Amino acid sequence: MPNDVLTLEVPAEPYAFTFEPAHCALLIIDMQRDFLEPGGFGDRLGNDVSQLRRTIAPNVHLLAAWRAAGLFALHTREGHRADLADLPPSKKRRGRGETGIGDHGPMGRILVRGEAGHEIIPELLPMTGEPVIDKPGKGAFWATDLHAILQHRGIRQLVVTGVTTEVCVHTTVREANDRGYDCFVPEDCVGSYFPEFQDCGLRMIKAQGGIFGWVGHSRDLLAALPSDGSR
Ligand code: TIU
Repeated sequence: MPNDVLTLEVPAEPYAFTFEPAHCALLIIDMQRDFLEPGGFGDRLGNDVSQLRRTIAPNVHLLAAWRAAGLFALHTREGHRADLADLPPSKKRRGRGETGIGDHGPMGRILVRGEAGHEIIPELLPMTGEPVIDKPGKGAFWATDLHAILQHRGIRQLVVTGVTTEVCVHTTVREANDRGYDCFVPEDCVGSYFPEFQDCGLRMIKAQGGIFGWVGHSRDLLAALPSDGSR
């Protein structure tokens, strides 16, 4: 069978990523006010939200170039129904802070759909044609229609960015891996509240010959991106 699909080699670890733009989607995980701004879920768990904010500019650049190249992008949001019927009691109990999921905070009810804190940060607002996946868990595949949407578009590869590296990014990369997707994670576009988890989380992805995927840098992906939509 002739292979007329454009492929591009992107420097990465543990070895170059063979990027197929026509079959690759950008999946931006949970760049929500609840994780990146004071008063949200991340903050209420006792985390330093400023640790995550360095990922905003690289994601903005990557998303702009992705759109300019005419490629497919999706966004995810972690959150729950207003009646919290989809919130596992175990998840509600954990954290043990004064306020938890569903409680009132400065950006509305914490991690509840429709509230201000649940929204994607203004810098990365989705555009028409970019599906937003609302997920009740850490992984973007569980209890969502993400896999079906990707299958219908012929997507085989994912560039996974967003927050946090060792929680929702990792869970999603693992879920994607088991469903047959190749994942490329640009290290500058993912962030953790904990520097040691950032380091460890990235090393775990690329260890053992790329057990979960590839780790690289957005500048190398940007350099490879077709600029005229000629994928
Ligand atoms: N707490 C933490 O690091 N992350 C989450 O709860 N969700 C995501 O990673 N999105």
